[in-house]
Amino acid sequence: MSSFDPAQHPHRRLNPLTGDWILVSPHRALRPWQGQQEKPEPEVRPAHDPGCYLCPGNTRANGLTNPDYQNTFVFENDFAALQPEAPDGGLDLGGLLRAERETGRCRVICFSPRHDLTLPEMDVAGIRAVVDLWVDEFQTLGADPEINYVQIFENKGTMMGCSNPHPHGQIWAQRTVPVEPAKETTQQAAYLAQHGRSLLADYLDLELQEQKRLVVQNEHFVVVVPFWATWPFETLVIARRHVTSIEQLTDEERTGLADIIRQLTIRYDNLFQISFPYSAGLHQRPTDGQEHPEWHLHMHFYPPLLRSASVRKFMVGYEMLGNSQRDITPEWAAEKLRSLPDVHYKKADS
Ligand code: H2U
Ligand code: ZN
Repeated sequence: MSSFDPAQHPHRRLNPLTGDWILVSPHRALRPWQGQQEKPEPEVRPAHDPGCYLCPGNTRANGLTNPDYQNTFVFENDFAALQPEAPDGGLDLGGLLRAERETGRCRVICFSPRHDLTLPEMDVAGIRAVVDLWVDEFQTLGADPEINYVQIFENKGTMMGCSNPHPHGQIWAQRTVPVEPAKETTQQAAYLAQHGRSLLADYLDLELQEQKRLVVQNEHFVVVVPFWATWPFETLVIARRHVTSIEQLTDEERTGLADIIRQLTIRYDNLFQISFPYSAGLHQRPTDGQEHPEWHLHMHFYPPLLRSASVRKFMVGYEMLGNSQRDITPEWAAEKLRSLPDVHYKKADS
């Protein structure tokens, strides 16, 4: 047998951020790539939709009216999954049946007053306003002693369960650290203890040397398809400087984050020439009053699509019972994204 080639032979890869393994089956991707089979008609939306609960001046489900906002707008989710108050106590029936009290707050952020835009169609200044709001929210929510983790995220596209095309994201802030950032805390802390360096700083150095998985970069941020990506076009946005949260970003770095989000999401839209669905979010230090030097600010993008605007990857079967699996390699996906034009297809068309 020939020597091991990760572009050909089935293998498994370690995700050092979570400790999980994923199965890569590159030989299956040798099946012909047909690319985009259908080019769906672009959805035309008005700049202001009188029926949209996020547009300026409109009334939301609870009867409150949105202000006539100019840039961004944040409000308390009217159907919040977490509530600030909950009675003390919980349930522990001998260890196997356990429930714990959980409290927190949920916020909704409108990225723009324009109903017809999405992040890749906004300019850097517009996205920068979103970054500024993320920083404010992280600080105010995080300062509450009852809130130990602030999860900032965006669900985009009906495929991801997003309820409204108006550009918006959410924040869930709570008493405990949720499962994913908790795993990343453990892994990053162990790495720091062993090597005296940030796990992601070392990982970034390797990616910059190898270059194979790079997608886009600017002075302050680098985007890669991580070595351990599970979703076909998953990416990781890594801060070049080792900062533990967005709060530590300089003025220039905040603009750098806005710019890199724009560059990445433009390429995503250009991949299948559609408004590309994903779930994305920031991962940063818990707000539990500790310093968390192990934490290195980053952002995950998890897009569900595989081969076209309608062919998605399902995390089912083996993935539910075993672990995640992918066919196209992260290197192949990175090359594909890197090769796309840096101008949004709608602008290039016009
Ligand atoms: P998603 O599109 O990701 O579901 O986010 C929209 C959120 O907006 C959702 O969590 C909230 C929903 O609870 N919402 C309000 O707070 N008020 C409304 O009038 C409608 C929707
Ligand atoms: Zn709207």
